Amino acid sequence: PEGRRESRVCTVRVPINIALVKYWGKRDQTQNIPLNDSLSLTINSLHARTTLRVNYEIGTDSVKINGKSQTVTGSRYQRVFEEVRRWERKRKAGEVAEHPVSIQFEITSETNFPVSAGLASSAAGFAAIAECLQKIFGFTDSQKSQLARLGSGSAIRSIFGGLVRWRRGTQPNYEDSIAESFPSTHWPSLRALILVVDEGRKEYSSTDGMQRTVETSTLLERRIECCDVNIDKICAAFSNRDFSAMADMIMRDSNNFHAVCMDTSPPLMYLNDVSRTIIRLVHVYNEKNGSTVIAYTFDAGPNATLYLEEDTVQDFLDFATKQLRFAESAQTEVEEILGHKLD
Ligand code: 2P0
Repeated sequence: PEGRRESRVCTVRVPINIALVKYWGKRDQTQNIPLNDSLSLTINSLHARTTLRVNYEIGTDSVKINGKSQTVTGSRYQRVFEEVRRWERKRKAGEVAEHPVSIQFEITSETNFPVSAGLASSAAGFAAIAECLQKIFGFTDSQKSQLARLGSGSAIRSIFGGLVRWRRGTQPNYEDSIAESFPSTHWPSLRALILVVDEGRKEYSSTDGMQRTVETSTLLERRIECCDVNIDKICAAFSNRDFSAMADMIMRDSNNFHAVCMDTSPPLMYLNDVSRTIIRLVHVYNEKNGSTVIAYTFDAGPNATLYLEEDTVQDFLDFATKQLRFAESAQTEVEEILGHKLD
């Protein structure tokens, strides 16, 4: 029919990010505006490969992740789709003799890591969706960030490679709650070792968990006061290639974050016995070395991300296997951090 537009298709590959200073707590739950700045490293080799098809007709939106259809009604996907429709309606209202906006979205996404196990799958997924939406609709970078954040707060950090800071922002319209990459973040010998302790779905979602923390934790306020200083310290250590200073701050933030989770009522117990064994193991290994050569960090789940330099990887794995034989139950993957954005 006259005026009908061709479908548009876009495919991108967007990596996950793991926070070094965690985002935990919102001051606006609808827009995903954080209470504190956070800092992350993008891990290029763990990614979501996402295809978005936009049909200019009325129909039901669909989302499939790793072959499994997702509920769209009332979901975060719908929130993102509705925002795009709203923007397009607004844009077209300024154009003469345009048809009303009929847009249908179809998403298929594949990840090369377990979803919903505290491995930042939603970050990669929503950053990928936002990237596709920008390419298809020609949105600005600021709009892309807004869409990624609307899907999942931490997704805003996956838009960039390397060391990325998400500023909480101070403007009432949240325009300045955006992510930025830290300059000169290439550290070729840095490695992330991801120990998958449990691939299962986490007990409480981050969204619900952090809200419960905001409502019940008295420690959270103190944590928020410290985040900016800790981010500055990690960035300075990164610039100076001072691994041990950086590692120390990363572990402190992880422990502080989980202390705040435990201070939530009822407590959010994301770590399990294997996680705690890994924590002990890292400290024993560092002590044995006489300096801090490895750091752990845990998100909202029991899986560990370890940061270390390339020449430490094999020795640590040998040590860990020998000492505690935990490697039998924990899958290990060695991933390189390149500090570059993927296409
Ligand atoms: C982070 N996490 O900074 C922290 C550390 C989990 C622990 O960001 O509600 O899925 O979608 O904004 O982004 C996970 O929170 O939460 C998260 P929403 P999101 O990576």
